[in-house]
Amino acid sequence: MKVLVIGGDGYCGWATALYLSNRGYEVAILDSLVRRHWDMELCVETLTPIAPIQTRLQRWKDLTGKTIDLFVGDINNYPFLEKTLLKFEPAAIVHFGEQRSAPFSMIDREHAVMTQTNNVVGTLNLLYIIRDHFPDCHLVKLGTMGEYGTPNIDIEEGYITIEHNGRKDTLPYPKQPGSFYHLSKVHDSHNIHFACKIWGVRATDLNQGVVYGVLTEETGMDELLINRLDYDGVFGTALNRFCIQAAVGHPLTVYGKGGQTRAFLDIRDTVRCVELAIANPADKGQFRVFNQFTEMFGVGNLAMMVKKAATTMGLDVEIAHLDNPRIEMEEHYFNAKNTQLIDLGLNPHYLSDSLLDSLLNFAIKYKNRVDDQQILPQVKWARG
Ligand code: NAD
Ligand code: USQ
Repeated sequence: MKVLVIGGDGYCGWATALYLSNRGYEVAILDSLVRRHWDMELCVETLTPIAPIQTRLQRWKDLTGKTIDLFVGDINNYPFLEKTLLKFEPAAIVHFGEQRSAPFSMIDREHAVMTQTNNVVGTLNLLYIIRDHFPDCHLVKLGTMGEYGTPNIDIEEGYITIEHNGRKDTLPYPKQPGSFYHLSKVHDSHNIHFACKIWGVRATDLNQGVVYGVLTEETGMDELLINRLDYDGVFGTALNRFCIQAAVGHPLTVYGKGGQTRAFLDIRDTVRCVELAIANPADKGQFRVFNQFTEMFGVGNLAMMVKKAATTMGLDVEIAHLDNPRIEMEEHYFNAKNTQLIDLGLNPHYLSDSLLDSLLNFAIKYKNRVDDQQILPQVKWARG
């Protein structure tokens, strides 16, 4: 089966492209390489040194004999997108190709506009290509758990059945995202849902939690295949940042009380979830939503877990509470459903088993590459 991985040079996309290739799918990567450009613009670098995409793909071919085609270009460029898809003719498109940092989207007007234009227009272009040339193609689109925000009721998988004034309906679950980035994913979800309704597109929206871990079977095969590990204040997620901070002896940067709860999954589960979605496609006209995560943690608890694991490695870790640069609830209810991917056969990995091997060991191995200037957060949600 031919699968196009859009954003295949990025963190989730790279691991997914190799995993699918290893499983016998015919894989191509489409990527504009813009993420490498944004890193340069912000003067940040992944902790783990990643090779150029062409070098990575050559190494993969040398090691396994498998070829992954590469198309370098922007999905906002419609003629390029159309030409690429007509050449590759995918049966499924996995779409990771977006600007994915909440702080990046909150830097200023330009970054908010760039994020929403890049993400929303790119996805809209894909929907038109599918309508016009590949009406049976399955779109597997990466959404985010942050689309839901933190409502004071349980979070369902995409839809909620409501009874109101004696009538009943199943409706899209309300969305209350917390950044212009997370909002771009909500806009995407609405556009995809609409395209499914009017054109019969088949789509799966994977509302993914925070992904962690460097290692998958494939990216661990060779140093040149290593995946990225972002720790800076813009692209680094809290868990990654805590591990690198522990490695260099910086107090862990918990924002506010640390009472914010989020959903998480291991990168090895990301790649498996994507395969499960591809292998069990949505029906024509169906807009299917899966909540893609395996565990939920409070940020303060994450810091405690990192401290405990780091202590077993002889590291002395302090936990700091910084003024929260974001505007978000300090403490809240958070309980999300995640049964659909488990029902399809996902066997989760757990953070307590991966923290050392897939995070802290990498943080320690590459700690001499840490730029101290990138540790404290610099982007604030409030004006001025
Ligand atoms: P990433 O920044 O590492 O990778 C994204 C890739 O997409 C980059 O290689 C970038 O160059 C490419 N890209 C961006 N815009 C493009 C465009 N217009 N045309 C072509 N290529 C483009 O991000 P990631 O962490 O791998 O995230 C991938 C997707 O998964 C995103 O959509 C993100 O919202 C979603 N997601 C990520 C996480 C996480 O924890 N990393 C969690 C939930 C959801
Ligand atoms: N936080 C800290 N200290 C830090 C960094 C963050 O306390 O040093 C807090 C934040 O205030 C927030 C929580 O940790 O409450 C999560 O922040 P994060 O940066 O780890 O994750 P987030 O901004 O939500 O974004 C990440 C990915 C994004 C993905 C999202 C999944 O960057 O692409 O969509 O996780 S989810 O959180 O489910 O929306």
